[in-house]
Amino acid sequence: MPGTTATRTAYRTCPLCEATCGLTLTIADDRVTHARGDREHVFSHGFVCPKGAAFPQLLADPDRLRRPLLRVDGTLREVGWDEAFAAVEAGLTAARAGGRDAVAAYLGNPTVHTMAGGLYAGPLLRALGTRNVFTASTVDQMPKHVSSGYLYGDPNAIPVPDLDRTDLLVLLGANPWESNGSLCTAPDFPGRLRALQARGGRFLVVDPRRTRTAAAADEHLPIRPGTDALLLFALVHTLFDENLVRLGRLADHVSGLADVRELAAAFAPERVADRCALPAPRIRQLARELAAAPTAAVYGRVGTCTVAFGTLTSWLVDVVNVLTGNLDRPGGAMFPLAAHQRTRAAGPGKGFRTGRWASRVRGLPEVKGELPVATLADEIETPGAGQIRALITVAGNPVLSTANSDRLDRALASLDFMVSVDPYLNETTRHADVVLPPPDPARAGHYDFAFLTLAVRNVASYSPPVLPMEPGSLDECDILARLTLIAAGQGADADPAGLHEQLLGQVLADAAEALDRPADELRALVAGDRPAERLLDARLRLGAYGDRFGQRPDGLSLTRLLDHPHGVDLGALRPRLPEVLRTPSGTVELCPPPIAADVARLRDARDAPPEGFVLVGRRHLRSNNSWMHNVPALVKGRDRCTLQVHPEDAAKLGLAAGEEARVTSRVGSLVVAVEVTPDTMPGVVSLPHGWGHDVPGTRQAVARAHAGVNSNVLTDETAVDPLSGNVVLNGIPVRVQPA
Ligand SMILES: Nc1nc2c(c(=O)[nH]1)N[C@H]1C(S)=C(S)[C@@H](COP(=O)(O)OP(=O)(O)OC[C@H]3O[C@@H](n4cnc5c(=O)[nH]c(N)nc54)[C@H](O)[C@@H]3O)O[C@H]1N2
Ligand SMILES: Nc1nc2c(c(=O)[nH]1)N[C@H]1C(S)=C(S)[C@@H](COP(=O)(O)OP(=O)(O)OC[C@H]3O[C@@H](n4cnc5c(=O)[nH]c(N)nc54)[C@H](O)[C@@H]3O)O[C@H]1N2
Ligand code: SF4
Ligand SMILES: [Mo]
Repeated sequence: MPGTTATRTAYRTCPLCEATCGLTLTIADDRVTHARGDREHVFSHGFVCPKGAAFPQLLADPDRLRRPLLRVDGTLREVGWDEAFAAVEAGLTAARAGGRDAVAAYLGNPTVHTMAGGLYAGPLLRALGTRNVFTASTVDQMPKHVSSGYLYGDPNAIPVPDLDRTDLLVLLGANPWESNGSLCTAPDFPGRLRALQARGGRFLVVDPRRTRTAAAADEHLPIRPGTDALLLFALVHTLFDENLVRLGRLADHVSGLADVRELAAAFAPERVADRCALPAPRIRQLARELAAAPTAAVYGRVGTCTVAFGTLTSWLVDVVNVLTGNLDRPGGAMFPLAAHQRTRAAGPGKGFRTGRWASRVRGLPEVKGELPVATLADEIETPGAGQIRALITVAGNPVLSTANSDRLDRALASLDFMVSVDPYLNETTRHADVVLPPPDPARAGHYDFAFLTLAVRNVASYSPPVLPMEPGSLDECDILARLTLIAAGQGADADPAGLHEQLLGQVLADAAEALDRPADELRALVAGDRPAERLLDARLRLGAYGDRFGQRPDGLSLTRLLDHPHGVDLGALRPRLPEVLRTPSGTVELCPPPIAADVARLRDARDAPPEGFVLVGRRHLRSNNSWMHNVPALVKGRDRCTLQVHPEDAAKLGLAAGEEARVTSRVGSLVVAVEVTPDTMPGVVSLPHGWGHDVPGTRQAVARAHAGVNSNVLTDETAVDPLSGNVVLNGIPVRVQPA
């Protein structure tokens, strides 16, 4: 019929946060017109949040870059891909005259939300061969990796709370009502916590702010920022002191128990209570509740990692779970097993260590092959051999996400060359000489390599692209492959197909060895229309539930996932000890010497006089770090970038709601509107991150109109957790006064 448009439905995993919800998309005329929760999705059952619902607006954003940009005579102009890559080759080659370390890379958060990041970021870093690798991990979860590395021998073996079966959950520094969960993939996290309550269980929230999660909880324990390690040590102390330690089946798999007991001696609840601002009897009672619950899990997130004792806190979360017998048992904290992962034979492993090299200027240790982003500006600004002169950013906005961002902003402006793989010209990429924009997510396939390894159920799903590529655009896998080939010295014209095949060859070589079949025979069986799909198929078929290239016909493969657009449920989490362990002893090494050595610092903090006002962050459901403030549906309504101040403090400081306050820290100062609320503790003020969109040279009109202020102007790049190099973003000493 004339005038009618062809409408169809497609299913796609939402890539916008860690919850991996299934979306049902309506597509008309090759445009996504509507998004809602996919009711048949095996994991999310129809749940969707405002960001997922805004997916069509995100795709249609007129500010999204569609062609590469190249700086010519100081101005960014649209150019073709070949010209852009030729400029990248010239820029990187010139910088490399100063050695491999002169080229640095920064990988931002969405790198773990794309298949391109999951498959091609590693090869890019290897080809660069630089020690100057930085990622958003060191403003986020690096302490958890370090803790897991020492405890289990594998920094990526992160136990998640078994939300759907636990009887008692204690959340510290996490606000899933806004964040939808992190290092714990659980679509409709709030619904799962309500279900926990409905089946007679309880959840408690430890947070300096009465968040929406805290308000929904059975109890909110307001804690002084940065003191969770003291609280957790007091729980450990009480478990030993009151003879409540019950390892259960873990007894055969844990070493170092006596050493932990000894360390905990200094942290009786009565010794830490004042510092934490929590009553000692309540701390003792909490230990008893954790010990008595049929099953329980302690879970810590951003508020426990981005603090001065991030690694100690992350470690103590798991120590409590071990001492109550809750690690690796249903209802406790468990290790997921994703479809692309492989199980291994149990036995001793190589273990984990950090500091294989150190940063040049501050001597901060390498962790997981990277250096703390808190020292990126030092490495750019400090002359000498190894100075960074060129930077590649992929999916990152460190000018808004990293501590002392004004300094980093100036440092980026001083680089000889910068290239950014990013769909936006924002606060960071405005410094680039070349911007390489990936196509919008509707035109890329999706499989969550990162988040399915952190999911509260074992599930798998693959979404093929729902729209064809636009003419003149380049798939992000090809963008990263071409950068890799340039870094490998093969030039801007090298065909990415060669790299795609090489990477597939590596997976097939593993498969050939594991299955004792010729790689060529396996290669002939690989399915998929795109390089990323072929890599995924090979990984799935070799993975824990795989069809082993036909040997297990009902096993998983890409074809099987394509046949199940709402995902495949692989069941509740199952115990994985000791198979998951890779420590030299083959046990959970409960008291790792590097962690034990940091306890003296915590003892000092226990007795330190309280600071004045401290600043903490917060998240809002409609934000996504810095980068979705250009979507109109997500910024409408009242200003969210406010300084939250407790009424008593507001009275003391002479601040009133709606007026402006000046906030000053060691490194910077800003002026922001005040919001007076009893939801933040006295002595604690809160400001969200990811705002401050009013700098010149960006192309994000909606964000500019809702600019807000950049909270990381106040955070201090010299304050890091020494074991992980993670920067301190919560508990920043500040002065607050009327503006
Ligand atoms: N809507 C939305 N969702 C997101 C994001 C987003 O920006 N917006 N970002 C995504 C990303 S990258 C991540 S890593 C996750 C983070 O996920 P979460 O960790 O759940 O998110 P936050 O809201 O930052 O929660 C941290 C909480 O810690 C509290 N806190 C601060 N200092 C302390 C402290 O010293 N001790 C304790 N116990 N609590 C403290 C803060 O008040 C805050 O409520 O969210 C992801 N999801
Ligand atoms: N004060 C304070 N600071 C914080 C935090 C805090 O709680 N408080 N949280 C920290 C945390 S947990 C994190 S993870 C970091 C995040 O830090 P970053 O990762 O540096 O910052 P984002 O704001 O997530 O920026 C993501 C970038 O990726 C781009 N992008 C979006 N989609 C794609 C894509 O498909 N491909 C590519 N190539 N690019 C894409 C966006 O345009 C944007 O430029 O911020 C940290 N900073
Ligand atoms: S919760 Fe996360 S994954 Fe789910 S719809 Fe919202 S942004 Fe997307
Ligand atoms: Mo994050």
